[in-house]
Amino acid sequence: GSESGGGSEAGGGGGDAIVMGFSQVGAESGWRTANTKSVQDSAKEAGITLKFSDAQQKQENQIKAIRSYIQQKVDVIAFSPVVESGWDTVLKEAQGANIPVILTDRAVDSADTSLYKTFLGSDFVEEGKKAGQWLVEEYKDASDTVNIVELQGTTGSAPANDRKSGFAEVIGADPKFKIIASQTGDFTRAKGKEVMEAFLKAHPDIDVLYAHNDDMGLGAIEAIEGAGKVPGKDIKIITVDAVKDGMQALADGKINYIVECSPLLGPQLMDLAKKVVAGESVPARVVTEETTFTQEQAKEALPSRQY
Ligand code: GZL
Repeated sequence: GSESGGGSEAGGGGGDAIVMGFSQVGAESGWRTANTKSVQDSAKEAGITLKFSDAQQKQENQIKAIRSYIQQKVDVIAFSPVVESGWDTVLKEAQGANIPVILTDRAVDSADTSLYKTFLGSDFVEEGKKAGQWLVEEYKDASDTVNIVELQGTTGSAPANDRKSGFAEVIGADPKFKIIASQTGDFTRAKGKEVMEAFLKAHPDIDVLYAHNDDMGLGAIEAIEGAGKVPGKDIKIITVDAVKDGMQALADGKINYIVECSPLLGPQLMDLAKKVVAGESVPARVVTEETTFTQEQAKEALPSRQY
């Protein structure tokens, strides 16, 4: 196809197979890799012909990909918007071409919700609240100030905005919790390490790290160990995702708590796509099932983790 970055076609044979154009955020994290696998495997399973593009975390590449899918007259477009804003124009073009759109993983802030048929993904505010609730419980007997640093996800993305606000809402109830630094690590290991190194230089008294995904937490662990401190002990760490590498660090005691965010959206996405193409009604919002893990639970869960 003519779509930008890593365009490829996969999936079901000829006949009247549904053709889906999918614009993926990028390949920034273990979560994203698992999500891509779920979408590609599920399309094959469902007999849906998948046109797939990787936007390397750039909104303009996603917009280009969506435009190319419109030109190719695909049956349905699905995408995970790298950031919340700036989609109305291209979504109106899809609507004008009578091509239904499904949002998966991340949300858009468009006021006009007729621009997409449904949004399938996690409740990121809830994920932030779960992280905050663990911290409140962990420090319920403490009276001293708890100094927190926060590694935010990609600036402007729904998970970064919502995981930040959910967490802040829960810990805001107790003034002993202080977020002394908060900066984006763009959901990557490398950036997470770099920003954590800066945090450690500026703040000798960090008690807790809240990282919006495992990958930034794993990068931060390298920085913490490089500074001669013990992750999970000197600095408690809470992350979100529960991908294999994160769960291993949790089982090893380097992370203290992980809030799961499931990347396995493929099967539900393909079911929704079939209904949408058939003109059947679908729920406006489909929230993913997910849980949380302590260090003990990680040890039990690791052997059967799919990703
Ligand atoms: C969340 C997803 C986020 C993951 C990160 O649904 O959008 O993007 O938490 C990924 O690991 O990069």
